[in-house]
Amino acid sequence: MKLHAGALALSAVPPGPEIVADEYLLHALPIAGAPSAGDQSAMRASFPAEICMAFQPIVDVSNNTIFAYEALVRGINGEGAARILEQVTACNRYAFDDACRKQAVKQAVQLRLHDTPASLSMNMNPNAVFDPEARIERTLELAGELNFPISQMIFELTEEERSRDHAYLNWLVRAYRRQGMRVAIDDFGAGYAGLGMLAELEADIVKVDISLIRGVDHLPVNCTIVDAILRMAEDLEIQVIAEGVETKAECDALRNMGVSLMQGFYFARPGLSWLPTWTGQVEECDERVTELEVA
Ligand SMILES: [Ca+2]
Repeated sequence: MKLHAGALALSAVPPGPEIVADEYLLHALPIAGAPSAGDQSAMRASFPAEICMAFQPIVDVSNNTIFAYEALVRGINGEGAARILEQVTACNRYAFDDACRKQAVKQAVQLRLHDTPASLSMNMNPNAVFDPEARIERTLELAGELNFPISQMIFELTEEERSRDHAYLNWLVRAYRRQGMRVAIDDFGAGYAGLGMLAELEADIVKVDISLIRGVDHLPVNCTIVDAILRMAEDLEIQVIAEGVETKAECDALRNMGVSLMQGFYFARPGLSWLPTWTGQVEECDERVTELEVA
């Protein structure tokens, strides 16, 4: 039976959680000198731009299925993430986050993602859990209204800045994981998303950062680190996703190392307001296709 978000006892969860629906957000936000949560409340402004979501498949090469779609922000006319994120400020960051989450769920429902075996994966800024106006409950309430099952929702925790309160965050994660929601540590190996976060959070999934995946087929150091992450994840019974796979050589090397869940332009680019399909076939390309080229 699929649990729907509307069935949650949301009142049991204290205010504060926050989800970001685009992994680019933290790269663009001004971290240094950012106002406190109280200041942010006083300074809050609406986000000026209309946004749209693009959906990039996370594939399972072991059975040629799509494991999940990650929602990535774009402009309504297909503008890249950078064009949208340049309008994000310390004053509207939470309004932007809230808008991204709602848009991701709305479009996922419109595209009937819930009628597929795939999940909807959204990015989350763990430090935003303290903002009262952009709470995770708002996303879950909308999902409940639209009958989108929480068991098909994954939240990718990106931690480029040090989390203020891992204990509180872990409490929230536990509360929602009991309802079937899954949690991923995003960009593992980059920024602060490292072993400390893995030790303190009960994650279901680790997404290995592109900086470790790039060249994993021929760079001994990257290969050694990824292999160690795989063995650690196996011991902890955590799934591993390789993000940023861009070449056949990287895909083959990862497959030989035992990775089955992968994401990257080698398999599919994000689909603006549509769900790209994947059947196990990839187009051979001679050159690496990077995300920046289409941003
Ligand atoms: Ca992500």
